[in-house]
Amino acid sequence: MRLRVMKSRVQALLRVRTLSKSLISRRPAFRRGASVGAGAENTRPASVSPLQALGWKPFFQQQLSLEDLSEYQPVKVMAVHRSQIEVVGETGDEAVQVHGPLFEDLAERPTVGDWLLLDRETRRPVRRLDRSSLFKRMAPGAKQAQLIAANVDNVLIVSSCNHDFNLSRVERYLALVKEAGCRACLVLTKADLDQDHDRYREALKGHSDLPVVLVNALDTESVAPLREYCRSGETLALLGSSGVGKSTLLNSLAGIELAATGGIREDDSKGRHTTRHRAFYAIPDGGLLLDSPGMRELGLADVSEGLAATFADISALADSCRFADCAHELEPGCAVQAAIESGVMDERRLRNWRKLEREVARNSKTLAQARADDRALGQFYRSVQSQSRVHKNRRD
Ligand SMILES: Nc1nc2c(ncn2[C@@H]2O[C@H](COP(=O)(O)OP(=O)(O)OP(=O)(O)O)[C@@H](O)[C@H]2O)c(=O)[nH]1
Ligand SMILES: [Mg+2]
Ligand SMILES: [Zn+2]
Repeated sequence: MRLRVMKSRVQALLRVRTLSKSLISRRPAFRRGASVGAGAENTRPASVSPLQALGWKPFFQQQLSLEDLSEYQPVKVMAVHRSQIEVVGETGDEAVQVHGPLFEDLAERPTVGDWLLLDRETRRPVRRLDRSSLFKRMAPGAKQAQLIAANVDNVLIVSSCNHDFNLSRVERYLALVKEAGCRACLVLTKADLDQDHDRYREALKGHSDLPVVLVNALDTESVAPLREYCRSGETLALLGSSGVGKSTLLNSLAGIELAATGGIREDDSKGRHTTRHRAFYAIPDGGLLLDSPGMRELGLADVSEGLAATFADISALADSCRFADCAHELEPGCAVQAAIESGVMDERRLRNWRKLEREVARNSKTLAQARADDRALGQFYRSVQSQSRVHKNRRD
């Protein structure tokens, strides 16, 4: 057994150099096989192992026993397709069939960024490791959650200096990111097309704890301040509407065209949903970058803490209201309304907070109910199975 493990480790080390290159050439057929030049293998510091470069951390290591390590191999999910998922580990990348107990529960099945344990012999996934962070949203038009990504460290909330810019939507993304405990930065693209940058800075003055970077996403130098979010071993997600320039940012940060980009509609600045799949890309400074399709809707559920953190200023003001159950409407001595009247706080922000609170409460209740129904159904199936076993034994 030990010999087999040692042998596979040596093979793994020999294959490390091909890891990033093969990964990139497998991304959805855009410039398949394009030369990656000085790829991640050239810029990864010597002290960083291939797994660490993929975001492997003590948090995941601690979930494995010595026996697990000899039997199973940890791999990261880079892309999820209908019938197979793309994974990468220290022995390079491979495709795994979407099949077996790990994939049965729709709400729990592996998503991009997850770490799985593959059986070293059969190459079948046997376990999903606990996640350090998870993004999910209400599936549009359905009463269930849709997983967006797991184990992300940093997030760029991407918007543009045009019709797309919408503070209430930014606050929606922030609630999601803060719930997951990730570091966030707001990137305003297309700063080269609108010189009135003060307008955006002014609108954002109530968000002093949110770093904001205005960029021309087409320009490598302009995006340089964003490199600190995708250092080797870090996982960065780009989230935002279609057409804001997520794939353009990915290409500029990578220094090579890894993903296709598309134009936007002239009249309302909306994009054309060019990116169709969520997928991770290894970029030359060693970090992993998640490019995703633009989201039309981001219904929030199970993000109460993230929401409270996003609107912490309102809660702080509410502590000074005269009545403990103040609804911040017409009550005398309301500190929130006083802040709005004096221009310290925007009324829009209060309205958005109320709207998101209602939405989170409603959706979280729907999900809790769906989980309870699933549990009841599971118990029912198990009891039917055990009954039929009892009958069978009696007959035998
Ligand atoms: N001038 C200028 N054009 C940009 C900038 N960022 C993106 N674009 C253009 O905007 C269009 C949309 O960019 P994409 O990168 O495809 O947008 P996306 O967010 O990936 O869109 P989806 O894949 O549809 O979600 C392309 O034509 C880009 O060239 C920018 O900062 N300045
Ligand atoms: Mg795109
Ligand atoms: Zn009040």
